[in-house]
Amino acid sequence: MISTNRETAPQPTVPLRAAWVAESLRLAGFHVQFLDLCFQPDPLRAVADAVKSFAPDGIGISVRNLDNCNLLDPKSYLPEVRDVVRLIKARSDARILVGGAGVSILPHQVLEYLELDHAVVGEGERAAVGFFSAPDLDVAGEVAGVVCRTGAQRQVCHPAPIAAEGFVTPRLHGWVDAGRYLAREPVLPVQGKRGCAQHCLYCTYRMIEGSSWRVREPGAVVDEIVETMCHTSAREFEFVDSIFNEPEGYLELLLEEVLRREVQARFCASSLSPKGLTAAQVRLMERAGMTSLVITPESAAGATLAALQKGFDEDEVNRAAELLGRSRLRALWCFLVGAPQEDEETLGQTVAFLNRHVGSKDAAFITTGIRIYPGTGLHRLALGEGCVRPDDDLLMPSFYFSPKLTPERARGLLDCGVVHARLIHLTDTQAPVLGTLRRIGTAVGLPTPFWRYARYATGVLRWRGEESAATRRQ
Ligand code: B12
Ligand code: SF4
Repeated sequence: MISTNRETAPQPTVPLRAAWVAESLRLAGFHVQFLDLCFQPDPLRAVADAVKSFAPDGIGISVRNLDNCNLLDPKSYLPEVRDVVRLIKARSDARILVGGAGVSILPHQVLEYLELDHAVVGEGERAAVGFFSAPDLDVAGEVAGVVCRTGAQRQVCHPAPIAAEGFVTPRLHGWVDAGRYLAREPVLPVQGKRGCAQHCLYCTYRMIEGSSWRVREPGAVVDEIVETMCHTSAREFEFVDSIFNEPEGYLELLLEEVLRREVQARFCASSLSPKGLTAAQVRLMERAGMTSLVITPESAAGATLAALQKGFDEDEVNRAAELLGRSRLRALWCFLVGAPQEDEETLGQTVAFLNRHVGSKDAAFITTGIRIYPGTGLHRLALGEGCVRPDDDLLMPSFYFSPKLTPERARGLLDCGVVHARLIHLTDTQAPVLGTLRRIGTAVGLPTPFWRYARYATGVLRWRGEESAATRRQ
């Protein structure tokens, strides 16, 4: 199993994905070796060495990201994955299966680009076992969730379903050198559920995780955390669920279990929705050891929220802000700038929100433009507005930005209008020096989350001249 992701911005991400699939293969009786390319100085050499020494019969390739989703400085990761694939094909006759979030979004296009024949859409646990157990490639290509390049688009791209009770424990520490990640940020990921039943205009998560919630048994999630604490130095965990506070009731079950088991860890969540957030949930999060969270309203303007089909309005965003503002939880507020209907007035509402609600313990993360993916409402809208061509397969980064504004004007409005220095622009998170600051912060035991030091990091970037072109223009 090869995890190809080498991106370290805005932080390196532990390959939980490939570990989960590797563990399923192990449990099915396969002898599995795991190669994580993230910190390899020479990734192609590492692949060549592993192929030679292990001589695998089958190779799983995990592709997390297609690109960096950065309109201002787009970068596709696929060329480096293609180099890995070419090397493997030159040195091995192993059966190859590619999977991961990026692959699930555009499986046929990825297969064409990588010149591979089989991909998994969605969860890999069962599909990989079925694929590598199949007696021949024809049978392997029929496994649920597997998409073939040849034979045209005969397989429908629905994520392979996994029953709620079908989750295995990923046993991350058995596959990944967690210490290398913990040296860069002392937090490990954990996933409590999969899927999302919402229908936001631009979102791909349904293609990756499915459109219904499948929750793991809270006891099993806590078992995983406790076991990871026994085998690693991790004492903080990040819930990487698509939405932490949905479906209704799950957050309570999970955090009550954390409290019942008296787990001595800290927690954060990578995506909380303002929708339906209650004071009781905020109190429970504090009691269970949550210290920070990422909240994803994407806009504070009603017209933009409606256009994005977020399912909540600006009143709900303000209400969530008041609840979190009164709590001890640090919140990173995420906004997408340039969404449909975005103009100076709607952006002005977001600026007013940032000034009013992003307090000294908080920060805001700004992504300029929205990546367009096939099969989304945003793609249909972009086609209608003529900002993408019908023959564009969207494999390479392609973005929507409201015709009523420009990225430069939006940046100017934000930087002039927001009175505090707690704005983090996606494009500034890619500066190389941030990786060094991260390591120093971890080594000296700076409290997490590291985004709380954004304004100091911005100062360092300015001093070293490493801020993005967009920042320099201001
Ligand atoms: C949480 C998250 C983050 C967190 C990560 C926190 C952490 N501690 O890990 C943060 C906010 C830091 C983050 C950052 C980024 N992210 Co992100 N992130 C996610 C999210 C929501 C979940 C990822 C996750 O951990 N899932 C849990 C694991 C278990 O699931 P999985 O990876 O999908 O793996 C399963 C299957 O894919 C499959 N599988 C995986 N590998 C393999 C291999 C084989 C052989 C097989 C058969 C199957 C298989 O089986 C696995 C188990 O069922 C996804 C969206 C999503 N719903 O997937 C986006 C997502 C992966 N991110 C994305 C992107 C772009 C990024 C950034 C580049 C954004 C940016 N410019 O900053 C960075 C990159 C960071 C990095 N170093 O790689 C994109 C990737 C697609 C794309 N457009 O390229 C996604 C899909 C969101 C989107 N826009 O659609 N992210
Ligand atoms: S709530 Fe989040 S995960 Fe669900 S569809 Fe909307 S953006 Fe996607």
